[in-house]
Amino acid sequence: MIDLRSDTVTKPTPAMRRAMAETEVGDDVYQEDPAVNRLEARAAAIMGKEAGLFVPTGTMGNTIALKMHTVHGQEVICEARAHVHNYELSMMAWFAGCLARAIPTTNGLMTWEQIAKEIRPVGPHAAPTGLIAVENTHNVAGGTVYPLDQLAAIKRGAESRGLPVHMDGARFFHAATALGVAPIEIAQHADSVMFCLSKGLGAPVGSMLVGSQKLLEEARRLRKRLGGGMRQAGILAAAGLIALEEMPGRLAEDHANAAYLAEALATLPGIVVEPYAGTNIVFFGVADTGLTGEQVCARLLEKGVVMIAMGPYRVRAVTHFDVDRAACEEAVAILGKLLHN
Ligand code: TLP
Repeated sequence: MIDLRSDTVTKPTPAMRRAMAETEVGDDVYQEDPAVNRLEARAAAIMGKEAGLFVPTGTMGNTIALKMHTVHGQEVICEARAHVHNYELSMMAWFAGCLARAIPTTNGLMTWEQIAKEIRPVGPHAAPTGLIAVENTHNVAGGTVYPLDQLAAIKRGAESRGLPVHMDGARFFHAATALGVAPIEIAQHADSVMFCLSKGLGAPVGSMLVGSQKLLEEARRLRKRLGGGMRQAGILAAAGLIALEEMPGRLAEDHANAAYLAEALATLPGIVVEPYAGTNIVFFGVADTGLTGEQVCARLLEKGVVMIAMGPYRVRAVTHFDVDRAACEEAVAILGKLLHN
């Protein structure tokens, strides 16, 4: 199987397996698990924040963040195709009691000017804005990356209006790699950052939420409330530490493979590749093949290639460390053969 569905499908490396077996553990609800404590401290340090929290999933990290920044009845400004708005079962409404004020963009990246127009005036009718949530990289827009000055303008503007900024950085290190900057250069423009250890960095489970000490104390309570107090979670954190320390350095390889896919897929009949954003996600249209996205994916699956249809005629391929260049070449060859038959 050449699995290009998502970078969530990676299996833990032998080093991760060893660390998981050997690590010393304690009860993390009492903050006594050494590996979790190390991981939280390292994540905070790398991002230039005071504190960190290990959470089971990116969805839980975002759910906690949205709740800790807001009160019921507020609005969260986010991009129209944001994960927090479309793929998290309305947790924004269910848990935080907020509505999304969604801004449509062409590339998933909001500008301060667009955001400023959507901040609700104080008055008898409009719900107050509680938070600005940015997604970096933006998944459904094709792995697009916020330019630093665009993020800085959002943070400056938000501060001037007394609003916090949360970053859904599920693929944060892909953004840092694409820009060629240290994580802190990006993270400084958000009050809280969620990033995934299990997306592209290879950990079997886990995401991190980082921010100020005060925010993270509340985040810890909210994690428990959601049932995310994981006890001897050091077994997972041990893999997470390896993901955090060793895996960001190899993401450029995934980006090069995605760039290859974008270029090679564009040569196939009927395939229209969307502008490639420089990270590990490639979207392409299949309408001109006469097949739907589902049909293309079903035929690929029969030949051992897994991609995902996101939209009726839109297919996504995501590169990661379990697919090398040869596997990408094979996937393109298999799709080419299918389309010629
Ligand atoms: N994204 C998954 C699916 O849910 C679509 C994927 O395969 O890409 N933020 C962003 C930007 C994400 O892409 C994801 C996962 C999450 C949050 C949620 O992370 P998990 O799956 O750990 O809850």
